[in-house]
Amino acid sequence: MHVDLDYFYAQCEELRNPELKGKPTVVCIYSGRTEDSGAVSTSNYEARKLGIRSGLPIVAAKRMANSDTKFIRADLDYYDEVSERVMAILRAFSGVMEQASVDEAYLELTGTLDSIEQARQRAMELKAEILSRERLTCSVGVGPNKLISKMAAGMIKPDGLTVINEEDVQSFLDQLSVGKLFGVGKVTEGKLNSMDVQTVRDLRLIELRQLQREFGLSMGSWLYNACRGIDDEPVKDRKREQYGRIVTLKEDTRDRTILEERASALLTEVIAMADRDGIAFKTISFTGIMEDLSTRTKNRSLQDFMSDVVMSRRILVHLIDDFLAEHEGKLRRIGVKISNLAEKKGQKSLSDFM
Ligand code: DCP
Ligand code: CA
Ligand code: CA
Repeated sequence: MHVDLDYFYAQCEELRNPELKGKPTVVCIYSGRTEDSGAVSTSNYEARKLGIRSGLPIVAAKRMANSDTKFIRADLDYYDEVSERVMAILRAFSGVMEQASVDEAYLELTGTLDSIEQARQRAMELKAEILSRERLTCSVGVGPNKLISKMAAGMIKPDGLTVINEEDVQSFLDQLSVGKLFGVGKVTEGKLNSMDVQTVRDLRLIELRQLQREFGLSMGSWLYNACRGIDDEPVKDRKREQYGRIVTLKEDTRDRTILEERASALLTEVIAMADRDGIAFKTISFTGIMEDLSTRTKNRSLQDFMSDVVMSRRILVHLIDDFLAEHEGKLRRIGVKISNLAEKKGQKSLSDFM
């Protein structure tokens, strides 16, 4: 299963400012050289109807905009916060999960279902859960491998769900133009077009040897397999290196009680996440993002692995005290992280001794 959040940065903005809903909204990354220099990061579907899309210069977007259109400066820390929460839902949903970018992930379902219809059911449950818990919509694809699930997720958007059965893979692919094959970039597409290959079906008619001559051994055989829907890439459940949460404070502050309270709540959540995975840790970090957006971190590492909330809180309180003693100014966001992880049960892995 592939899950991709819809118009992600713009949907995050709608989330905290519901007035934006229904109006064209454009999230911008300003380069800072002149007032409007920079590019569109993403836009909601109302703005896309006006032709405003990712990558467009802001100046051009402003020319296409109507009087309802809102332009917003990208707030990457905030989108990361939202992303982390969604990824935690996805992680809990499937034992094997590979985050592919800030707003998308692959989930392995092989061996957990009896039929593809059950996969559709599970996908609907997942969409409902993300909607009720985070009020976000996503588009989901289900297929026999990563390549097909990724492409399926792109078929119906926003709020889509596309399931491709093994027997339908070839007819699904054949009708697409080669540029739609995930992994074929502009250069490869141009070269294929010049070889008279327009659709995936056309590509399937080219022999492996010719593809390898034109594109090299590995890209050649990748193309040969991809147009047949063959992809053996496993969903890589990358080992986590840390568990963390960041939140924006209601108002900028350096009030010790407020900071301790919010940070302790974060710590409890983070330890609970690690606990569910059977993970203990050695290091606790406290991060403050200051009024001027500079970031400062304090950490402490223990001799032994632990997972105890009370003891961890005591350490966290010390970290906050040290932080306030060392840094002036108010904090705007705070984060708590645990790292230096190890599995609690079973044998220690070799890396623990190195
Ligand atoms: N992004 C960006 N610049 C780009 C492309 C994307 O800054 N050229 C950022 C903003 C997007 C986020 O990455 O919200 C995710 O990218 P997607 O390609 O998944 O696009 P969206 O989620 O915005 O839209 P869609 O609904 O098409 O998935
Ligand atoms: Ca997306
Ligand atoms: Ca994406």
